Amino acid sequence: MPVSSPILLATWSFGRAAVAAGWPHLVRPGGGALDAVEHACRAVEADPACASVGRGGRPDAAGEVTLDAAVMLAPDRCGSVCFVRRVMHAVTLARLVMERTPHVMLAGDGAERFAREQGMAEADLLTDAMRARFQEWRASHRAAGDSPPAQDSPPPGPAHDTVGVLALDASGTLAGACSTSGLPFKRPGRVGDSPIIGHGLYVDPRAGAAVATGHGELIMGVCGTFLAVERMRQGAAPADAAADVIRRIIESFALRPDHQAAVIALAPDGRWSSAALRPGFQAAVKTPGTDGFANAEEVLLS
Ligand code: SD4
Repeated sequence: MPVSSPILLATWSFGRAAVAAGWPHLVRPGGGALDAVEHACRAVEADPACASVGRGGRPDAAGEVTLDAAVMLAPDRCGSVCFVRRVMHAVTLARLVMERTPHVMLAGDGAERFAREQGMAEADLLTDAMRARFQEWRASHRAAGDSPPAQDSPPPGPAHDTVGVLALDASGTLAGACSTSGLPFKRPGRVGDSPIIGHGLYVDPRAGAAVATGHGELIMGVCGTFLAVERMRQGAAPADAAADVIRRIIESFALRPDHQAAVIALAPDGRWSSAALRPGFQAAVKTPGTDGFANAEEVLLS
């Protein structure tokens, strides 16, 4: 007997494709919240036109695409991978870390070795289009005499973000997942908030779930999603919990005009909301009765 009305939420405009791919897994017999968030992320990871997730993501300053991803059901059921260079579905690898190892996080070569052991196919993540973009970017930095040519901030534009997905299924199970290629043209070796539990993603069935997107260093400095879930544990509504994270970022950092961060928070009873540092963030939302986008409920800076 269902105890909850199912809901699936995902970050940014590509969130629409994500929730469309995840929904059948949320509502099918034998499926549920974990399958839904994984398949939602996989759809974006497989889209070569998405320049910030999976295959087709922008490379780092050395020309290599590196992926970070996480999944979480509860403090004792989470998994993540970072600095993955030869696996398209980093979210599935994160799920396998959760389900088939005693660990939470695998990085780089070790994560890729584990992927091979698990029979995951190797993938070339750098598309021809992105190789051309990288060469243009590197040429423009060389011409400007920049050294080292690594960028610590996303360039302006709509396609620089993490796919972050939260789900509540009919049995009342909460799950979250996220996947990203991180900041474009980042310093090689840089890892952001997304694969770090409590930073880019946190889920506690007793308190709620939260996922973050935007400039990872801002989110990491305040343990953004852990903070949101702790605020819900203390009784805050999802809207206040998400906005409190953004307020904490504003209090804690000397912000640049290009900085952006956003958080989606989902309570165990299905109430949800999102907040963003600056305009532009939207969440895709799918329920049995709705299928569309919602702008952040609170945007704290212009
Ligand atoms: C990160 N939050 O690695 C992620 C993705 C991102 O703009 O760069 N979003 O920081």
